[in-house]
Amino acid sequence: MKIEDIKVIVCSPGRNFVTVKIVADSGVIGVGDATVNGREMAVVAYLEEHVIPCLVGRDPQDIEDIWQYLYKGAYWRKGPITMAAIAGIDMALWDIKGKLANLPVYQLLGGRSRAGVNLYAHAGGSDIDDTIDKAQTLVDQGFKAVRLQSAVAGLKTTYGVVGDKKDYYELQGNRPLPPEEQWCTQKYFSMIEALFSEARRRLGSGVHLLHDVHSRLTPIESARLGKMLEPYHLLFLEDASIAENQQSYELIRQHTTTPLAIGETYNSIWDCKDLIQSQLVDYIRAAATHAGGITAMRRIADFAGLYNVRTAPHGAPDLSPICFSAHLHLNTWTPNFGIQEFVGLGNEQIRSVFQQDVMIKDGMAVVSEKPGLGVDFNEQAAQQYPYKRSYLPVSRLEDGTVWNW
Ligand code: GCO
Ligand code: MG
Repeated sequence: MKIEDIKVIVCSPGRNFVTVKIVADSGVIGVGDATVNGREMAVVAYLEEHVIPCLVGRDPQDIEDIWQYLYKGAYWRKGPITMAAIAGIDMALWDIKGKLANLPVYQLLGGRSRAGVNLYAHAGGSDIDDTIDKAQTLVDQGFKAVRLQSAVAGLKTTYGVVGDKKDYYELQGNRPLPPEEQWCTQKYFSMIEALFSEARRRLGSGVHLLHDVHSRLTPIESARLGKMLEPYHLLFLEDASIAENQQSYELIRQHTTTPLAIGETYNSIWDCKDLIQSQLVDYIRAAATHAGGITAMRRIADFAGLYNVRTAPHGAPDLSPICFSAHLHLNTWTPNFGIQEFVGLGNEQIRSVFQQDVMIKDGMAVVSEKPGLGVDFNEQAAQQYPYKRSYLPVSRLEDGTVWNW
């Protein structure tokens, strides 16, 4: 069997997605997600110029050899662009393998560990009350776990919160230059404990609560936050600090029993090796699209399992439904799976481009039983929504210093 053609399609049905489509000579088609938010065209160039010419004519069944060829064979390893390109190819090859075997991908991975995949939904509000009202609505819909993000008084914008009361913060594919946002740790600390104490008072102890710091704090500030939030027993505190220096999590860990999660920007097992091995985190949030596909995620999950670290894949709206579906297959199999981030199945345009076979009920997703990944990519529909340059925001402290967004 041979790979006949590989295409990269960029579309913007509300936001940009980079989709890899592989056609095998038997006519079987596989699709993968290679989206890097705000850097989409760099992945397209990497694939078109440097990857696709090497793959046409190869056997699409040789997933492992192709993965190693693209990773080791490039000499230049890792990095978000390289690993997203590998991921897009890898997912499409698993999709093809499933279709050839007439099995859903989770069966190829080893079969089920669970009936369904627990999800956490997002509640982001303009103040504490609004955030908890939104969380209550999600609980009423059946979600058992909710991430709380509230606007910080005195700052123009806050991560995770509805921007100017317009669209959901991530769904805007219309930022031709990076907008600038502000950060002030002191103002954040004046709000954050009240958010969780009020949430526990109103929502009770039966719902799992989560929070994303989005790397705004230093390690010692994260330690303080973790301690402060202990009485409200979060499922996890996400991205408390940047862990380019993985050792910095030792400091946070020494001070708090609040469970820690990290990893949405990680590109390989090497980025999280020390954190996992030293048991400095409880959840690893790597995504198939950014960490090298299903082949790589499987290795991260197994490695994490040795150290009681569970997986909690990134599920923001900038990961396409193909990635969400890949995660559902992985999560259905992964023995040490924890929870999946979930922001809905996208707007009508997204759903017209990516026809996904999934059932969501009572805060749980049930994976597709269709052969492969279970997503039909409608290329004609995608053509109606051409790429639009769109950046993530940049963050500054109140004195103008560039800070972590
Ligand atoms: C999350 C993430 C996202 C990222 C986004 C960047 O936890 O879902 O932090 O909100 O900011 O995916 O592209
Ligand atoms: Mg996050």
